[in-house]
Amino acid sequence: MTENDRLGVGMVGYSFMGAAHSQAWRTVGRIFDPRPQPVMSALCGRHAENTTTAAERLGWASVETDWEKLIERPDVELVDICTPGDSHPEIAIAALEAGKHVLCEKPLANSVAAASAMTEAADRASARGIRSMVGFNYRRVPALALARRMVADGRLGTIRHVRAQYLQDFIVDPESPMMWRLDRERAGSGALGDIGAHIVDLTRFVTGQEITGVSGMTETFVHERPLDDGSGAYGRVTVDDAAAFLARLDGGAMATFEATRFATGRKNAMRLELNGSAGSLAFDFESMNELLFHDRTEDAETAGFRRILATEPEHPYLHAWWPPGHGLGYEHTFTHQMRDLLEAIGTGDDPEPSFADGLAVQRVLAAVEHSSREHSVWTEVSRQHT
Ligand code: SOE
Repeated sequence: MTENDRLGVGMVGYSFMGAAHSQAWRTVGRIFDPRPQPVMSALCGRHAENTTTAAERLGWASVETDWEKLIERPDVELVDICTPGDSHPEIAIAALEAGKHVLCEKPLANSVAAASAMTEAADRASARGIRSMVGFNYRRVPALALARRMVADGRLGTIRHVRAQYLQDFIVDPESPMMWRLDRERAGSGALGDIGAHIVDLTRFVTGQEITGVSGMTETFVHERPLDDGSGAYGRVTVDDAAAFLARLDGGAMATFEATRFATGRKNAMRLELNGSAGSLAFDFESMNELLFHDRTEDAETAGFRRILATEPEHPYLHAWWPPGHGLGYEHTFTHQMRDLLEAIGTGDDPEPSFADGLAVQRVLAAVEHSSREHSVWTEVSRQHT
């Protein structure tokens, strides 16, 4: 393997998402053998001791405590941003301008303005051969990649309905502590941007259609939560706990979306159902290896939803994994994401989802917030909402 077959990676942030990305960087080269192969050069975090411990645990060769220094390093050719949304624009734009490829966690930014600036930087960088991608990892669930293929192949006919939900319950306890995800300054929004962003992106990905207008509402159920510094004091929750909205798609479908962290008993129930003139598909991440398909062209007497087990070598990404039927999990979606990014870098193509895709999602989120503030007024996505 030559030097050109390797790509030095530097990652910023090392909590949940950083750990998931690290696992993927460690694995992707061995399972998929992409060109270039990633080299885990450096991990960056603010606290030297904690970052060093994390780097050893997660498999990074060295440590930086200043992301600007990370970007300057010649052995860092790709910057992977796993920090809260408020720092995405500054790091991503600086990295792209320094000629580094960028993978940025979702949502792309905390506002349309910031996402636009990032997309402009990505477009300028692309002209110089620098690639960027936003981390909507669920596009890489084999069953969902298969769903997209089936829709594109016309197996569903004309799509009439999209029903998308992302249901979690991890803060249903009002005494569950404050965290950055509940702070608007850092996270941009709550359930809407954190998990609603995924189902907006997936709807665009699977149907190939854009969301043109929305009518939405958001709600915060618990306004104050204990700080986790042991002081006994409470902090203010400044984001939504739940969001719901109706939408129109440019291919003529109508859609309903729901994103909540208060769906008691639902852990990571990301669900998508499509109804078309020729058939329907249904997916639930809690059974992520399965895709339900109803084919309306089948004999009416025996037609019905049947379960496709998306674990076969014919299915997206599966050829590289286990023998048929052995199934994949959450972490594999990140491995697939890194594989697609590395392959695009190797072939000199712009990978998807692009920063422009991240911006399109951000516009929908902003329109939902606008509609909610205006008491569910119908809101065109194409108008600029901040
Ligand atoms: C928390 O709600 C979270 O970790 C999201 O931030 C992720 O994007 C989602 O995949 C799982 O839930």
